[in-house]
Amino acid sequence: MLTYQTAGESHGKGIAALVDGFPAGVPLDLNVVDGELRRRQGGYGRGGRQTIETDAAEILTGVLHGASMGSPILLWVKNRDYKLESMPELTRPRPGHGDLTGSVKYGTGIRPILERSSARETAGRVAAGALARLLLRELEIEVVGYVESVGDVDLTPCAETLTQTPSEMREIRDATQVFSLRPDLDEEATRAIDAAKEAGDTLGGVVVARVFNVPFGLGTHAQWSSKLDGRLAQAVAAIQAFKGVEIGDGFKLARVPGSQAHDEILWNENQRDARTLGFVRPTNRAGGIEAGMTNGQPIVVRAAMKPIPTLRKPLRSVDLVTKEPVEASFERSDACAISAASVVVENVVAFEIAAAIVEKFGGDSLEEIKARLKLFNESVATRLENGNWNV
Ligand code: EPS
Repeated sequence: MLTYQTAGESHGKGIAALVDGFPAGVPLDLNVVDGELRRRQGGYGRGGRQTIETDAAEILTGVLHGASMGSPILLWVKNRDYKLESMPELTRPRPGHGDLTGSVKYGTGIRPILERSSARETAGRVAAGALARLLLRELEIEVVGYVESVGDVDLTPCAETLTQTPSEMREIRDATQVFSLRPDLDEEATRAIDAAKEAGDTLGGVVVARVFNVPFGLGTHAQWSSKLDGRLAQAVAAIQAFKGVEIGDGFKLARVPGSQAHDEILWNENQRDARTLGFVRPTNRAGGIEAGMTNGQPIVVRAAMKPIPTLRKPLRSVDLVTKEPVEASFERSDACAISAASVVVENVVAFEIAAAIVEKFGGDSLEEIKARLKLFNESVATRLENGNWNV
């Protein structure tokens, strides 16, 4: 089983990610991991912390001669802003953060809760996800994440953009300041962020991750906890400040009749060798997943991030010591972190796909995974050829 855990505090010595069950023989190009870490620090509207940090990952274990060994991999992202011991205790919980709930639950005061629940921890998730992408890369699976709205600025990509290759989409996205696929609306989005910042406020938004060239049959219908849509939802809903996740057309499907909600199955002889194995769909409303299993179509995950709760113009709160009405505490904040969040979503989604690959095709080595993927496709092709489905 491919899994990961993180450790570390926002102003502690650093953030660690322990990746367990990573197959042997995957070339580990740290530039890819560092590239994603640097992207996570970027995007319009980021706060002061990102001018202090230059995130890069060190691999402390599990690598030999530039490739994974099949043993646990410990990634370490050092914090330059290490000052945990000298950070002041806080008594004015910020609504929307874990300040109140965590300090009541753990009896620790706000500081320890804030330090661990900070989105700084997503550096560890991105490092683990980017590592998983090195495995996906070997199987030609690609993930692209982008911002679909900033506050109420709609950045839905044009249909034509979505027919482009993943690298063309990345090129469009990386030329924008908010990491969207709408360069024509980039200025409108940055203006909205500027306006929120000026008002001492913050903005959330919507992000999308698309996974291309996904093999048929990842995940399972057989047990709720192994359904791939459920796992993706867990991974994404667990990102700081995320409040909603949908797969494919998600909530939209609740408002249309069944005749307009599904993806009809057609046969295309010429696409037998594609990931769809010849079963073509004119639409992809299901977002590539039916009954918890991939159907060879691109996976589409969409998620909603609330505005960051740390506000320069703070909300009302109560002092934990005096119980007097006060303004919530403020140290520093990001006016908008939706661009960074799109990088986090992209990488946690990548991790779940890699985990599902390891589960379906065997986990010991890249060579074994490749051979089993080939075997699976060949056995489906044989069944299609001779029509033998054991019926
Ligand atoms: C973040 C680092 C944090 C915050 C932000 C995200 O650094 P600091 O607390 O030193 O400013 O800037 O976290 C939040 C606003 C939050 O709500 O968690 C990062 O590296 O992503």
